[in-house]
Amino acid sequence: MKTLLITGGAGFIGSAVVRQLINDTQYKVVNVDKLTYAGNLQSLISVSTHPRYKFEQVDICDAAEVARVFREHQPDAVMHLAAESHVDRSITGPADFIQTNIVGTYTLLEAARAHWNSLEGERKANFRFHHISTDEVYGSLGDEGFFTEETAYEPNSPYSASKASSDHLVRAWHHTYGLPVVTTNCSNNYGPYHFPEKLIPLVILNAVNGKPLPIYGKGDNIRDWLYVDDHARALRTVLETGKLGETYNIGGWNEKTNLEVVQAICALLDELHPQGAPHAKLITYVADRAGHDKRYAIDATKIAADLGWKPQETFETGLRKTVAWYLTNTDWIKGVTSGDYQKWVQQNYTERSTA
Ligand code: NAD
Ligand code: TDX
Repeated sequence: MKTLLITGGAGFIGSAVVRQLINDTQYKVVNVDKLTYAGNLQSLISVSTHPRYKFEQVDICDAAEVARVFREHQPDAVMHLAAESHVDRSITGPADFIQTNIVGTYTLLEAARAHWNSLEGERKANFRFHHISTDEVYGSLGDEGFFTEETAYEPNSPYSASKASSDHLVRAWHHTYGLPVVTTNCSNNYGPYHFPEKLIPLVILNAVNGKPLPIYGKGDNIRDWLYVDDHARALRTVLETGKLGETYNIGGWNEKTNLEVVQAICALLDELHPQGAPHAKLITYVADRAGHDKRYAIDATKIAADLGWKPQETFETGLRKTVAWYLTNTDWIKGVTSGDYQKWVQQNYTERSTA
């Protein structure tokens, strides 16, 4: 049985990856997460007592603790998702982004390299370090064209610059030390368990509560949306079949302006939660994000042609599932909006680890 060390497994995408791997595969999963404000063990209740799941509350910048985790769990592969992920927070406070996304990735790479060097034979040959990154490293597109794996890096925000730095470190550890790496760059994800600071969950919860729906600038910035479980499936595909040293772009072929996204959410809520309809009356234009990238769009041809992955959800089916999820999963939402999820996490984690 292979052991996967997953960093950031208590986050939005990481928890989707962990749930999928526990439910659909025979991997052992070790979730290494510091539990920042974005880490929520309530997203993992369905797998938390599974015999193939283990949680380690560790900061990836802590070299001694990271080394201990590698020593104790002897992983066959690493999926590295831990990061500071919110562009707006990176504008008001970039320090954590430099620390976790750059220094943390460096620390993890060094621990992975030491571990990989200690392996022999097939285990060494089959080891993988899978770095999970974003399409934002490529900068911003005009009206035409797509990001491909050959697009030059032009990160514009402190967040994307820190992710671009981490991509370069991973590339260098492959070329210099031979560490067996694969990197993926994905477009905007959406779906259940998404922290309500990001556009889609924020708009759903504000609309349900009759609060303004803030649209930056004119709402004409374009993002390419992918349902989170499709991303999780793509990550498993790349981990298992991706070619060493390669990068793969992952995207949903789903370009929408922000205004279109917000209007689609409002229309779904008018149908599924008619109290407060029409929800679009809550749309409020606010000051634009500093340095706001105009358009992202991924050309996902390579992962489809080489590895056979394509998304299962359309934006319409995925958004309907997402809105329905936020309307029914009131415990998770109450935990997140009251801040209780952090107390709950501490209490339950402490109880489990001392049991
Ligand atoms: P998230 O913010 O929801 O989760 C990040 C997780 O990392 C949290 O559980 C947090 O506790 C953990 N973490 C943060 N700092 C840590 C540290 N120093 N040590 C250990 N754990 C730490 O993020 P997400 O949206 O799930 O994104 C996951 C990854 O995917 C990130 O690397 C992000 O750059 C990338 N990505 C995200 C998107 C998206 O649309 N959300 C798109 C493409 C790529
Ligand atoms: O209140 C809002 N109003 C608004 O108009 C918020 C929170 C966002 N926006 C706009 C900004 C963006 O154009 O909506 C778009 C999406 O914003 P976010 O949800 O903050 O995502 P984005 O900045 O595009 O980045 C996301 O996708 C790529 C993730 O947060 C990153 O981690 C990922 O790499």
